[in-house]
Amino acid sequence: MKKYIWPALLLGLTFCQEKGAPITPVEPTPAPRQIAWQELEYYGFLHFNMNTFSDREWGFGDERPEQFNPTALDARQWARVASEAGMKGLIITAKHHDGFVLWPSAYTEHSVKNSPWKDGKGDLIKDLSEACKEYGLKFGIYYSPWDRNHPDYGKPEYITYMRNQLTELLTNYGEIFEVWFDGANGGDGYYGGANETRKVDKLTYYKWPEVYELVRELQPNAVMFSDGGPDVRWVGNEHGEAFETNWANLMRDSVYAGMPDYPQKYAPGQENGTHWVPAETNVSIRPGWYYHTYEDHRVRSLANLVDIYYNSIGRNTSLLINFPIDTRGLIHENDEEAILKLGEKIKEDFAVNLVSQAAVSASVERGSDYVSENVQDEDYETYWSVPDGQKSGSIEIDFGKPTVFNRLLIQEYVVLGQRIKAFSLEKEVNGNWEKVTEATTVGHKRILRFPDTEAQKIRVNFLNSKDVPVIAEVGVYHAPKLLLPPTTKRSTSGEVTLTAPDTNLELYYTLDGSNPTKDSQSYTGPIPVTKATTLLASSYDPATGKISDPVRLDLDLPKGTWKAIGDEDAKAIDENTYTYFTSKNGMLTIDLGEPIEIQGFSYMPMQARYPSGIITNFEFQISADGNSWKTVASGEFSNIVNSPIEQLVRFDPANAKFIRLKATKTADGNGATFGEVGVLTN
Ligand code: FUL
Repeated sequence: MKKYIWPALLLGLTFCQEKGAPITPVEPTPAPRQIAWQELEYYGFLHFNMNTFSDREWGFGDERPEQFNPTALDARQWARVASEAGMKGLIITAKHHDGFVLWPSAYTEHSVKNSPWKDGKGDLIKDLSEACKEYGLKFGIYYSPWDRNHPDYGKPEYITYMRNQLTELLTNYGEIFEVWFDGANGGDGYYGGANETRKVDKLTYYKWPEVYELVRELQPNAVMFSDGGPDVRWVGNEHGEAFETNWANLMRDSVYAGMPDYPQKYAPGQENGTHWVPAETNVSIRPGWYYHTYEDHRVRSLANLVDIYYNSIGRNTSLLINFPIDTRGLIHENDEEAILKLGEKIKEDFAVNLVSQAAVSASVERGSDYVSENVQDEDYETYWSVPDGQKSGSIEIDFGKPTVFNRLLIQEYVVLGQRIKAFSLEKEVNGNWEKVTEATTVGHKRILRFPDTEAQKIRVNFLNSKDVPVIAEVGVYHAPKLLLPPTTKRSTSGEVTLTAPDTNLELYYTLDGSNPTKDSQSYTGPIPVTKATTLLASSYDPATGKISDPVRLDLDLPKGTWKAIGDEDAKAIDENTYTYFTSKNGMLTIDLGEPIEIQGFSYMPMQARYPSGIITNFEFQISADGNSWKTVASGEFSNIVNSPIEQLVRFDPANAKFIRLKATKTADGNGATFGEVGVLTN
C-alpha cells in the first residue's frame, strides 16, 4: 500500500497547484445571516404612528390613542411601491420614542387597540407582514428603546416590558430580517404623567447582551441594527452618505447605541476592527422622518437620490430609504413618483456591463479556480485571486474597440473577509497607462463615478490589500447623463441667481408654484424676490428637448435691511448656511427695521460635519420696541442632532419689529450657534 502514497500525494499537490489552494479567510468574517442581509442592499423604512397625527418628529408620550386615525390605510400600497422601486424589504416603526405601538400588545393600553382605526381591532404589524409576503419582500421591525410614555421608563420594570414586547413582535409575525434599535434619547418625557427628565446609562440600562440573546433565540436569521451592531451598524448621519473609506470591521466591544462620539470615531468602521459589523445608510425621502403636509414639496430630487445611491450602496453599505406615511395611511404620490424615478435611473445606469463581452486577463492568477474571467461572470461565488504572499495584482480589460464609460463597480468576496486598502483605474493611451481614478476600500460593493472617458483597454490595479485580493466582480458602465437643475444663490437684498450645471443649457423658472417648461420665464439675470414666494427653476437642453426636474426655493422676506443686535454678528442673516453665529448669551436678537406681520420663523442649524451648540430647545420672542418681549413659541427641535435640517415653527400672526431666538438648551451644552434665521410671513 505504502508505495502508492507518494505518487498520490504528488498528484494531489499538482492538482491543487493547478486549481489553486483554498484561500485562508482574513478575520473578521461575516456570519451567514449577515451575508444574506448584505445581498439585499436596498430596502425601505416606514415611519408611521402617533407622530403622523400629532405632526411631530418626536412625540412627548402624552398623546392619546384616539389620535391615531388613518382614513385609508393600505399596507399593500406600501409593499407595492417598495417592490416596484426595486427594494427588497420594509422595516416599520412598531414603536417610536412616544411609546405608541402599532400592534395590540398585551402589555400596554397605549396601542392601536384603543384607537378608532378598525374600531380597535387592527394589527398593523400583521397587515404589513402579510403584505410583504404577498410582494416577496423581507419584513423588519424598528423598536425604540427610549419610551417617553411608559411610567416605568428608567426603572428595571421597563426592561421586562421591553422584552415582553419584543417577544410578541418576534414570535407572532413570521420571519423578521432586521431588528432596528434606535440609540436616540433626549431625556425628557411624559412617563405616565411624571413629566420629567430621566437619564439612563445607555450602555448598561437595557441589558443589551440579554436582549441580543432573546432576539437570537426567537429570530436566529435576523440581523440586529444599532450604532454598534451587533450585526449592522449606523452610518453616522441621516443625510445618506457613507465615508469613502468604509470597513465592515468594527471594534464592536467599545461601541453601544447612542454613544456621543460614534459618528466621528466608529461610523467609518476600522481597518483593525475585531468584529464584522457592516454599515447601513438610513435616510428619509423628505427632510423629516414623519409626514408633515408642509414637506409635500420637499421630497428629495432625483439628482439627490442618485447621489445617495452612489454614496451608500456604492460605498459598501446597504441603503434604507424612509417613506413618511401620510395621515391617510399611504405613501404620498410625490414620494412614490420620486422613488420610482430613482429605480428607473439606476436600472438605466447599470443596463449594460461593458466587461461582460470584453477580453479579461490578469497580471497573475492563483490557479484555475481563481482565473480573471471569474470577475466578469456575474456570479458572486466565483472570484479571481493571486498566489499567497502577494498583496496586489491587476485585472486588464480589452473592450476590442474604443469605448466610452463613466462607472466602475467592484465587489470583493467578503465571505473571506474585507481586504482591499487601495485600488486605481487606468486607461491605455498610445501604449502608456494613464490614471482615470483611484480609491481606498471596496468591501461588498464599491462604485466609482467619473466623467465620460474613452479607451479600448483599461486596467484595475489592486494596489494594497490585507492579504491576497479576492475579487468577485468587476463592472464597467456608461451611465446616461442626468440633466441637473440649476444651482441657486440668494443675495441679502433678495435677488436669486441661477447657475446652469453645464454648458449649452437654457434656464426657465416660475414664481407661481407651477413646474417650469420651456414656455416659462427664461432666465436672463438675477430674479428680484422681495416677498414670500415659491421659485421653481429647471435646466433645458435644446439639443435633446429634455427638461430637468425643478429646484424649488420657498423664499421669504430679504434680510438686507435687518440688523443682528447684541454682539453685532450678521452671519445668521447673511443667506449663507455655511457661516454661523455663536452667541455668548444663548440668543440672537434681530431688528427687522420696520414692524412686520409674521407667522413663524425658521432656524437652520450650523452646517458642519461636527457641529457645536445646536439648539435643541428654544423660546421665540417678539417685541415692538426692543425692550418688552412676548414669547410666541417655545418647544423642542426634535431629532435636530442626527438630522440637522432647517426647522420651521409657525404661530398665530403677530406684529414685530424685533425678534429673538433664545436657546433654552443646546445639544452639547456649548454656546448656541445659528446657521441662518428667517421669518415666515405666509
Ligand atoms: C433617529 C430617531 O430619533 C428618528 O426619529 C428616526 O426614527 C431615525 C430613523 O432615527 O434616531
